[in-house]
Amino acid sequence: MIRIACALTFVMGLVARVFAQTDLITDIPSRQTVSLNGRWQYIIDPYETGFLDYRYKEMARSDRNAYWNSDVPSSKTDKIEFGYTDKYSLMVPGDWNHQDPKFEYYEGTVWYKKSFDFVRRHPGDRIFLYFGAVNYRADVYLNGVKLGMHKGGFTPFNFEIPDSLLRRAGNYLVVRVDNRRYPDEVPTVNTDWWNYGGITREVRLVEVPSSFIRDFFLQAASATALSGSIRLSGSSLPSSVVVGIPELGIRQTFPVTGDSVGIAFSVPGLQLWSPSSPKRYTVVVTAGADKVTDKIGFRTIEARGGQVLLNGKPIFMRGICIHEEIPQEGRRAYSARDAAQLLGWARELGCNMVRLAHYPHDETMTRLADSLGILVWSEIPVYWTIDFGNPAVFDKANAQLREMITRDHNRASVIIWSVGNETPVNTTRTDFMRRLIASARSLDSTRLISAALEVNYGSSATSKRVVDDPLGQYVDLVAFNEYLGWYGGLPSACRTANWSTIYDKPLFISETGAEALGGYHADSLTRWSEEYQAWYYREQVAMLQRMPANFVGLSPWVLADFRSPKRNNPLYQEGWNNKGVMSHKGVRKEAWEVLKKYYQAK
Ligand code: GCB
Repeated sequence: MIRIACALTFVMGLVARVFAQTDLITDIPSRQTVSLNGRWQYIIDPYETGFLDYRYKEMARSDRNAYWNSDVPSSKTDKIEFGYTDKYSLMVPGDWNHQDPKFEYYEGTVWYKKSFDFVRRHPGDRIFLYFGAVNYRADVYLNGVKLGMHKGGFTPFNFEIPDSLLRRAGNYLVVRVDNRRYPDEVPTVNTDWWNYGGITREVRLVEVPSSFIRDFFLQAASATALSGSIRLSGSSLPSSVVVGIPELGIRQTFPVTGDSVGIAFSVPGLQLWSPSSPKRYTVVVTAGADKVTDKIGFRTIEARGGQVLLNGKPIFMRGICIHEEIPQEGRRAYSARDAAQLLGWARELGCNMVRLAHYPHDETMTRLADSLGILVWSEIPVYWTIDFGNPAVFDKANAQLREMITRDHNRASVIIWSVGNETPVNTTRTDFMRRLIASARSLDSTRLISAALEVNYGSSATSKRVVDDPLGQYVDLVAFNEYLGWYGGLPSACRTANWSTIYDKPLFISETGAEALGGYHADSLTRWSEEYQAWYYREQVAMLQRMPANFVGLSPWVLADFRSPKRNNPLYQEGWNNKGVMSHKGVRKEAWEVLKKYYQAK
């Protein structure tokens, strides 16, 4: 009997409407929103009892056992084997791992539930549910109806809430979050970082007029001209859109001929954005009843021959790689305060650039980088060996690329989109990456595209070390990771190494680093000591003096120690990758000073 009932509800489930994920809405900070951050109740569900029936099939919409349905018994005889209670609650945003010891190593499903009331400001407005990021898969249900599903742990997404579904009081929002690693996902099962799970970034209800500005893109086409596009959504679009920059006395009107409107105009007297003068202008876009504003810096960036030109002048990137983690607390970073700590450290180190590894960081990072004048490399987690031959994996990587670029395409700080890190050299990989690069260019032709390439930094019979990965022909910036003196011999190996590339392009060291346990002191030949790491940096710095003329900068690995389940030396690691120049207690190591001195001299 139970079986027949289950089969029936399964068939009904097939006809249940699942609302597709809608295109990303950008500029969330300037919109009318209501925060759903704060405490959410949860149920840990390692067996998928709330999602799959006893045949391990996704349950039908109305199944009483599904954890997206009400947990309130309908009568005293009603049997419900789950429930949400304040006794079990987690903070959103935030990874679950650091919030309760029972989550420390957990990888699996957790159901989050939030009740909320909502009264729209204007009748007829459309309401979207926006997530900054959920790692990795999110299945979202409102009042028992599935709004949609999203995969990808570091990029935003939103679902429209149909009018008929939203109640003025007592909305029952449930999110199934699954952070398991799978071979056909991006990233795949193997990463050198901690797989923090949960609703890791903010959640908001976004209210927009029935026809609204979904997104707009405005960047400098030259030092005196801006161009881009405006994307509209709605059934009755206005006849024109207006772009204003009040400080410059600019008010430009463009006719609407479809839901994408091209915009271009000249701006005499534009003050360009740069690290030394991160000037931003308030830009106001108006379309019918909708208006969005953003503070945007305008600058040009190009690779010419062996140089990277910012506003037409060569720059040297004094960078550092950063994981999105607050090391002293062993948790994911997600707030403006966290961004201020991480970028503040980078500034103290003398950096003018950061590589946000190995996935897009919270939007507060790129926004703060804009206001501080820090250049940004932003990357998707196409990391090591993903399933390059699988077309579905390409689609997943490409979706994350699109979300990353769409969210941040107005950030002056972002000068490089990276399509991956240390991918193996073979034709399947190269084809996959080439297609990603083409996709990035079609979404944004105003920035450089790169990828961190792998080189053989092991022992070499000759001093010549040549970066010749075939992927180099498709990128704008030839970037490579080298660990000469950590993975390959001793730091003295740097003395005879001479780097170059076969490509007539700028050359960048996207990683270099060595581990040291903060506070552990010994002679410089002793691995894991601060002295060894400082020696490594001294040898690297000396080697950098011999880099060819097309060497445009570096982003050493890494700003701070970070958690990694792959690092199991019981004395010196204990689950931490200690290549930070800052320890996981937030204390500078000796190598910090070596790198800082080099940057000061640059
Ligand atoms: C790399 C990876 C980075 C690792 C680092 C290491 O090349 O890109 O994710 O954490 O090396 O410490 O080995």
